[in-house]
Amino acid sequence: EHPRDLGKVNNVAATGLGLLLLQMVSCTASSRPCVPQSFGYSSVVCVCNATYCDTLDPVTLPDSGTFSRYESTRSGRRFELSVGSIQSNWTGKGIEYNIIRVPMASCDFSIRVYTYADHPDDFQLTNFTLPEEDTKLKIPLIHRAQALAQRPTSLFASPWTSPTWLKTNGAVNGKGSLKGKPGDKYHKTWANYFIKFLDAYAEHKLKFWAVTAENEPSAGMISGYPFQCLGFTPELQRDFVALDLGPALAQSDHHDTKLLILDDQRLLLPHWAQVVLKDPKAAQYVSGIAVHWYLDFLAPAKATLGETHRLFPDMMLFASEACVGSKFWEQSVRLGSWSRGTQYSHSIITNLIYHVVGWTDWNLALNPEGGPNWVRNFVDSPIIVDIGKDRFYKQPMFYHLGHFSKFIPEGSQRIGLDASQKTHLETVALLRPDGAAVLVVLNSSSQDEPLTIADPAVGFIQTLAPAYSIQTYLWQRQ
Ligand SMILES: *[C@@H]1O[C@H](CO)[C@@H](O)[C@H](O)[C@H]1NC(C)=O
Ligand SMILES: *[C@@H]1O[C@H](CO)[C@@H](O)[C@H](O)[C@H]1NC(C)=O
Ligand SMILES: *[C@@H]1O[C@H](CO)[C@@H](O)[C@H](O)[C@H]1NC(C)=O
Ligand SMILES: *[C@H]1O[C@H](CO)[C@@H](O)[C@H](O)[C@H]1NC(C)=O
Repeated sequence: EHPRDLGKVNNVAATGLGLLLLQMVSCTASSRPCVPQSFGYSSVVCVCNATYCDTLDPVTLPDSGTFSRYESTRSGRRFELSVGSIQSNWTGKGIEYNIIRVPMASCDFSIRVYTYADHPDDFQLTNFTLPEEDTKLKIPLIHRAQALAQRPTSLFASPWTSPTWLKTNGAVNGKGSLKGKPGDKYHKTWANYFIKFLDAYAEHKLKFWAVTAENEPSAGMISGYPFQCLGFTPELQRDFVALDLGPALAQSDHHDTKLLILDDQRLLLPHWAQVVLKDPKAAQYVSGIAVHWYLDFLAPAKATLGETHRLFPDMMLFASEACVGSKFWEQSVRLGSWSRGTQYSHSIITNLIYHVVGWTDWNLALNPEGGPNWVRNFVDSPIIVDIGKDRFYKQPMFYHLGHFSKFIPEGSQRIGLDASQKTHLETVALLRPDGAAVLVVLNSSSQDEPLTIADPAVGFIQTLAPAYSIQTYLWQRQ
């Protein structure tokens, strides 16, 4: 055999899934090549006689992760074999949203209720197992997203309910907490469940940037709460973190996975943070405070986020859930609503200004009803998938998110911005790690708004924020 290295031939082909990028890396000729002869027509014949004829080697399957290509051309190639590697990335670019929240077992947006350890009194979690929701749906989807992503993605996980045999009320929903008290076998088992989850995902090559101690711990303190929850007061969360979850994470293979507290309405700040973080035994394990947006209208950003940052300037603030359409007076899905997009960008700008470092949407995609959701808690989503019509809709919320996620890479820093007293525009400015400046301007009114952007490093930009618009400006500073 005479392998011929044709170098890198940038021939790309997409598969039916549109996900695999094939790149030719080498090319070999078969042992007895064609002896070409032209008779003046468009291509050649291969000449054979009593002692010579071109041959085709038996087909051998290529190594996994590679492919074979056999090619014949008018220019004279006959069954020419090339070998290439199958790449998992693709250069098609989206809005570069890079945070993925993974529910630990079921939540309201599940079609059945389960945890990873439903066998009663399994205190050793011997029967802990990931169901098909994880192995066939979530994990492959995350792998595909990561293969497509241009930048690293950060995963964080949150539980809704513990197994019912660990709970005071024996149910996934309604008012109920862990039995016993922090430091006992109920709490140790529940902490160990987090480790088992991280271990199980690690077996699928997925590593978590963070976990939250509990999704909306205040929900499980409300009697009749309709879907999966587990109640903690700030004092209970403090002691669970100090005695159980913090040490379990620190002593596990996942000691660099960050632990975020609260994961609930910012209305609970700064009180919740004060209770947990004033205990040094708990605080040593905590990297951040996660907030949800649902009661923001009752909780001004300055008095909650601003005050928490003032008290705990080294503690990360992180927005871990938001969606529109969840309130009883709201329509679940409103296809094409601009004001819902504005709600996203208003929240992101406000959060950025008050020291929040990331912002997480709730559902990546939902159906036209705003589900599936086993308690019919239907809401809206930036992407609505209509399977019956074989199409999906990218809503204004998708683009409002993208005005930030696309332009503000991880490692950017918010910078000061002196807005004139006269403008009502909402603005936020950042410096990217590559030194470029980003400015986002939101005008949710019906008036066009002229503005001048002055950057002392480079000069002035005379521009206009049209009525009902969001703009991202990007410029180099040297
Ligand atoms: C048969 O073909 C081979 C390859 O072209 C050539 O080298 C050889 O001389 C040919 N033999 C005869 C008898 O023509
Ligand atoms: C895609 O992956 C290959 C390695 O498999 C890497 O060399 C290349 O830089 C990646 N491309 C992008 C755009 O990330
Ligand atoms: C594990 O599950 C099996 C049946 O599914 C059950 O027989 C066994 O007792 C369980 N083990 C524990 C420790 O709960
Ligand atoms: C957009 O500009 C108008 C006119 O100045 C102002 O009334 C409105 O509050 C602005 N919208 C936002 C979201 O700031």
